[in-house]
Amino acid sequence: MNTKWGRIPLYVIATLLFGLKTYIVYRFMFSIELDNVLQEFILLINPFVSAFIIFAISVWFKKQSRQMKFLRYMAFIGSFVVFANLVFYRSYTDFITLPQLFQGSNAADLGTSVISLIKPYDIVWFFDVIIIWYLASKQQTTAIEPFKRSGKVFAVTMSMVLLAGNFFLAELERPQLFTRAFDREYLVKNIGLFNYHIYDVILHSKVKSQRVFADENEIKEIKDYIEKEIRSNEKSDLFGVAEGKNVITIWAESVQSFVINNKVNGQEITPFMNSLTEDEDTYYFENFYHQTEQGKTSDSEFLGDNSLYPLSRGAVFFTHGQNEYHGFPEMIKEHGYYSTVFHANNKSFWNRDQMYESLNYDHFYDIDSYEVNEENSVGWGLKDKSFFEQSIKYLQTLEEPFYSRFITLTNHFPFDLDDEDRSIEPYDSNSNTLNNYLPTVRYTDESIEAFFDQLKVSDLYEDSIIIIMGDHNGISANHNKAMSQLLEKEEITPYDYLQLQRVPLFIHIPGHGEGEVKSEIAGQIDIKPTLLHMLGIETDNDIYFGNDLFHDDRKGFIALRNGDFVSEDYVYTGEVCYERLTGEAIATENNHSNKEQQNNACQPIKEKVEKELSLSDNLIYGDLFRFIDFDE
Ligand code: GP9
Ligand code: MN
Repeated sequence: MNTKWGRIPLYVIATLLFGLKTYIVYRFMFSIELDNVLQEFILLINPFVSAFIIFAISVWFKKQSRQMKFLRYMAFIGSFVVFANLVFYRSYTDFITLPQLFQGSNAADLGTSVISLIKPYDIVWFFDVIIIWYLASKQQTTAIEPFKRSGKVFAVTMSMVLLAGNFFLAELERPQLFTRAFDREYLVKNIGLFNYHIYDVILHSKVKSQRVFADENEIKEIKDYIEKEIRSNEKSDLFGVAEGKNVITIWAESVQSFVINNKVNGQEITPFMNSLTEDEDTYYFENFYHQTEQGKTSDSEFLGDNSLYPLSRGAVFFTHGQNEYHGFPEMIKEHGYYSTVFHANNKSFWNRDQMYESLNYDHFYDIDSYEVNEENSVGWGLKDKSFFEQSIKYLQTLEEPFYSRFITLTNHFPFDLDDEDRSIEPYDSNSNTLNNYLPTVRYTDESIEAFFDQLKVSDLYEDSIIIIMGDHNGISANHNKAMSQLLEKEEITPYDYLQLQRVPLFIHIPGHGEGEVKSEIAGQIDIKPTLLHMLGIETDNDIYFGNDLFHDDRKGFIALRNGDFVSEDYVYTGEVCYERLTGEAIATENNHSNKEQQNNACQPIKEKVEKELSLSDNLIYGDLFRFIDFDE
């Protein structure tokens, strides 16, 4: 190698070859969705960044032969990792995750089909290895000086700069990429397959070690707490009201309660849901809170199905998708129910595919079940109206009774909407987010109305109960100024902001005739026991932290995941205790004289909230459901 190429260190050539190959696989073999130029760019650079970091380690070997050996083996191992993911992807349209790989059933499934998943042309994915192998063998015999200090410094500095640059762009493209960790596809497309695998290994080692140290005796403490604080021995009036009926739930993306029965520019924002608040077959809960954290929609699903709290950091769907649970789908299965989720997004988002399996869902109608094209999509994807229209044919084929969750998408930040779908004009304030939110909420409201009509036409309506719930807030505190304008308030205080965490909950029972507006405080943690009791299913042995909403005998507070809470009398947020109905602070920062009063008012509830959140966390971290036999 006396040519010009000979002067370029082999690790750099290896980086280019291996990086290019990896890029081709990312770009053309995986169906990674790319929405903008920045995403294209990040996808282009990250294979080269990862390759450089791996191969640059070779400069530390003194002996030429060792260097070459390292490059050869790394090229092979790296290529094998890419190839293994490719084969896995052909079967699962997903990337390998450590626990999934070692989970018995998956491995067995894959084992038998692996041969059929490998194509003869796959040999091309090893061409770079062959070239690197060849060049390395040649260089091994020619005496080349070991790397000088400057060469080593270059390799290390460059590795760090590239990695930092990649992570910086990734964070720019997807804020909180690592803490929220929502999707394997996002991770791979932003930081590359190798960094993703490292992330995955660290995450799961942490989860596994916490699980190992779990203490089975904690179960008794949890059960005692539930007996004492939560469970009621009386049956609610609505126990069994929906026995044997289908349960259709609509998880309405980012719909908050402030839009209900509110007007903008003299027009109703949500005429259909407004009409439900007065409907005789519908219960509307006007003081119902979301309790989600970083896991957003997935946290609300977790709350709804398990009546456990999501985690304070990260998405429990992602971090503990392999745990054992005793969720709603599993419990109703014993009563003959078939459970499905309908959501037109890729199945690995929020790790739903794995988590739904752990929760015992029978089927997930993900994006592949829908016809999605330019015309029928906007923002995050398929428009809600088309989503419901396309879903109904699947719903009709389900064996009854069934439980289905429909997760809408159009009313998602940044609230894009086509002109033809806009029935009300955007609001006029300094926040485009809030301005655009109102027409998209209206669109979602219309899509739900249309869905009700379709259910009626398809004859499913009479045999079903329909639940509509907002999954979490869509308007953050960044838009408080605009929000105060809309709500005609001087400012949004912390108390107001906490009250804005209310999302609508409707429980619609066709033919019931006794619906009303319910004002008691309620939250997503209450969904599971409420629905189970409506279906006439006992919960005596179950573990849950919510109450039946048709019961008066309740624990008396709703805990938000950050430790704030609401009780019938008080609202506690930012370490200040307020009267719930007036919004008056019982003690303010400037007025410590009545600190004691505050303590008397909020302190006892605060202690319960902390206790309850930590018991729920322990259940999840310790994967404690694996020790409990619910059939006893
Ligand atoms: C993604 C959809 C929206 O599939 O559920 O997620 P979010 O950002 O609201 O959690
Ligand atoms: Mn959401």
